[in-house]
Amino acid sequence: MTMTVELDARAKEILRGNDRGGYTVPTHGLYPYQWNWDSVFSAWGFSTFDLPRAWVEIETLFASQKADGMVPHIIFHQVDPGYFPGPDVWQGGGEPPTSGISQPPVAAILARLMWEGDRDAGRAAITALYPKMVAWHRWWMEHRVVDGVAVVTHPWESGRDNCPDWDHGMAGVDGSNVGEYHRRDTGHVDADMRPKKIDYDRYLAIVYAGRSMGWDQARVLAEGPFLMTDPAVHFILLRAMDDLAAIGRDLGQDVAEVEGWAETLRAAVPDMWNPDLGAYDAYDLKSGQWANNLGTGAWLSYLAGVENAAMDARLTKAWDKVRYGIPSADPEGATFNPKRYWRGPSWAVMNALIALGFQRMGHEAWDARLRRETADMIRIGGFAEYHDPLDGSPCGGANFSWTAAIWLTWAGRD
Ligand code: 9WN
Repeated sequence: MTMTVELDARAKEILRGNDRGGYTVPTHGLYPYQWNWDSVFSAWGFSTFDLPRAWVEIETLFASQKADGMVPHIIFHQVDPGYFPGPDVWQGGGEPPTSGISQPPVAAILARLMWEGDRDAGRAAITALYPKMVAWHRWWMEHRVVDGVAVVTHPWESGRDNCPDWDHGMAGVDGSNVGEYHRRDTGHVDADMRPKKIDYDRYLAIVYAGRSMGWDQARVLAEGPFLMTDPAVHFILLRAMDDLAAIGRDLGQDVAEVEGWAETLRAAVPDMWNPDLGAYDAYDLKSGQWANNLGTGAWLSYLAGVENAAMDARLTKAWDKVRYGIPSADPEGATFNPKRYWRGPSWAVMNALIALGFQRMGHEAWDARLRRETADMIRIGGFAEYHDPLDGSPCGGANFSWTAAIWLTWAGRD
């Protein structure tokens, strides 16, 4: 096992090494562009040793905000053949070009932590960022909230690509007409750790549909081939609303609109409860079915200050089945796979977000346990993209920015 000081140094080296000048790539090779939520986690990591660089990361991300307020999920700063689908496939517009969907809105959550850590250093950045974050949250309310519940129009928008939450919605997407294409991810990492070809066919079909609508987001919502509620994004968005309102109040802004959005989202929380599952669950709006999956969404409820005693025992039972952090799918689920991406592995970055929830709700013992398990997993498997929750072994890409960031901000701290 590697010592904490060595890991601290290595984590900083990874962030510096993945810095492309104003933005950070998730990892060299596999992901050569700026990804939305990865970037915000990287900023949080940078904030532990280079606060000005941390704020620049978020500024660069918001520099690609669209006129309608959306902050895209990928920004293609420099064309790189190592990743598919690239800007030519997405056709999301912009200079630099972008994708046509968004990603979980963690910016306000982590920007608030950075701002409260050093108000003098962050004042100019947060003042400029605040109206941009309000505009992004407004975009979510207008284009990705249905009857008060947050939805995603592509599994990639959730950031949890192939998790079992999306199985029903994906079954309804016709991926048979996407033609030949050449995936690059499986040239970088073991194919058994990645989504399958049938998933990629459907991911592309959804992209082609959005592209054919010119990424008109009202149409993407109404006519796109995939539409599922996402409790994980809902709880992230709700928490981000609370944090954005807190930032706004600090800055002397009128936060009534933001508080109203939080109210709307909070009032809809009971609608995400699947009584048969005994937990908050994703729902396929196309076929009218619950996902019936004890997944990350349930775990993220605490982040938004939501607690449900009926769910606690069910969650801890699932957690007890593994050794290293929160599994991304129920270990007792029929399709649990400890190495295949979002279908079982433990993600340091999700563990950190879930722990912010435990901290909010005063679950100190859970927070301590999750931090210890995440730290052990990183000591065993290094700064991998994600880890096998049974033995801590590394999975996916190596030298990953967000795992390094989580080490510096939370897992590696005493
Ligand atoms: C598609 C960069 C991103 C993460 C996502 C993760 C994965 C992309 C992919 O990598 O998604 O956006 O090609 O697999 O699922 O959460 O932001 O690290």
